[in-house]
Amino acid sequence: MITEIREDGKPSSSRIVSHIDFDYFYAQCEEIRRPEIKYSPVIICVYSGRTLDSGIVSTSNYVARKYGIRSGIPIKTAKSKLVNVLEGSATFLPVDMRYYSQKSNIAMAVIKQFADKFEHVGVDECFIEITEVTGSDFGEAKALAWELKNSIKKETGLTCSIGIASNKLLAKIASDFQKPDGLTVIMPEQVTDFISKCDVNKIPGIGNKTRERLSEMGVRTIPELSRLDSFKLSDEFGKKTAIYLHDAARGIDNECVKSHDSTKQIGRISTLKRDAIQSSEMYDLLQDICRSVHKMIIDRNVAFRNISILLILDTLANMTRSKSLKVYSTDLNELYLTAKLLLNETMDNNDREIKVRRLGVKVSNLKDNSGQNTMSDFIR
Ligand code: DGT
Ligand code: CA
Ligand code: CA
Repeated sequence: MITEIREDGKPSSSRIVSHIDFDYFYAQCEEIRRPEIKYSPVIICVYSGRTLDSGIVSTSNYVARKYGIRSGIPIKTAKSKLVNVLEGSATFLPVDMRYYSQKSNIAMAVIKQFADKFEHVGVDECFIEITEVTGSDFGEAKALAWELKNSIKKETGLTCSIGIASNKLLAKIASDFQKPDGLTVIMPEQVTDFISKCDVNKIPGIGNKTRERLSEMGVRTIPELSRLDSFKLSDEFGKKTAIYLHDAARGIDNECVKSHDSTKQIGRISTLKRDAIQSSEMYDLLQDICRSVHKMIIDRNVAFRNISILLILDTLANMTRSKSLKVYSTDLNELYLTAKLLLNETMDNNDREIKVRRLGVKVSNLKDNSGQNTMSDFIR
């Protein structure tokens, strides 16, 4: 992997992307509303209606997976695998998409709060770009992932698996690495080692035909794939797939997180050196955070109207507070003073002592400021 070296001799900062996938999603949603079923097999079915048992399994919980029950198999087959399970202790349910979508919407709203950019992939998964909000720090990204897990669980009851890496391809492979309730971080310097231990079927987005052909060619692992030359790959799979496979085998993927509105919010979260119990202990960090948020505002050429602060406690619980300005602003001082006011209000309004571990500032309700004349334009 090529690491660009900056003028100060440090490697240039990496992009940080996260992939979040909810565990055994439909089945987990059902467990949440009927907790009594969760210690035995739960199978969610798409019934065709032809006979009582005709149709396929949409998904199942991990208890059912131990019996070999997988998405896509006939319901009859699933039942036959459970013949030795006590009569009545397995639960077969039809898909209730409306309910799963409600759960998904709540969880996605939680995730969006923490992201520079958010890309919805499906009802149970998304990518987020978290380069800016973490200051390109993988340690901060990992802490953010724990907070995400905690908030999603609190708001919806769902567990999820999270992958963090320098691009979407690796983040997706990482989220699948330890399921359920997993968190896998691939640091930039671990990419080569990590990917060399994977099978080709871990590469997302390759269809069955490609998979079968690779298997016929005796290619099972990623190092075996990376030894195939580009011409051979092109002959076999066509240029587009060949390029994808060639790059994927090296952990390369330049696709960006496709946000529908990339300038919706700008924020930064950072860890305090010591847990704080008083707001004054956080002023220095607050100032640093405001400066870096302000730099991003100027770089992006936007003005903000909404300012929020986020406090993450030692218990992983979080507290937020926001304020809307009367008019749009680009002013660092206004940002800092408002954030400070919000921080003081939050810290003063607690019945019991709280310990703050991490602090975040976010601006939203943004307006494109390009084309706006500044005072100096008029004077000139
Ligand atoms: P996971 O992520 O391995 O813990 O388990 P799931 O169930 O979340 O699997 P995933 O992420 O591939 O799929 C998300 C949901 O999509 C899943 O809960 C049900 C639905 N689904 C997955 N595969 C199939 C399928 O082959 N047929 C149908 N009808 N639905 C499927
Ligand atoms: Ca899933
Ligand atoms: Ca999924």
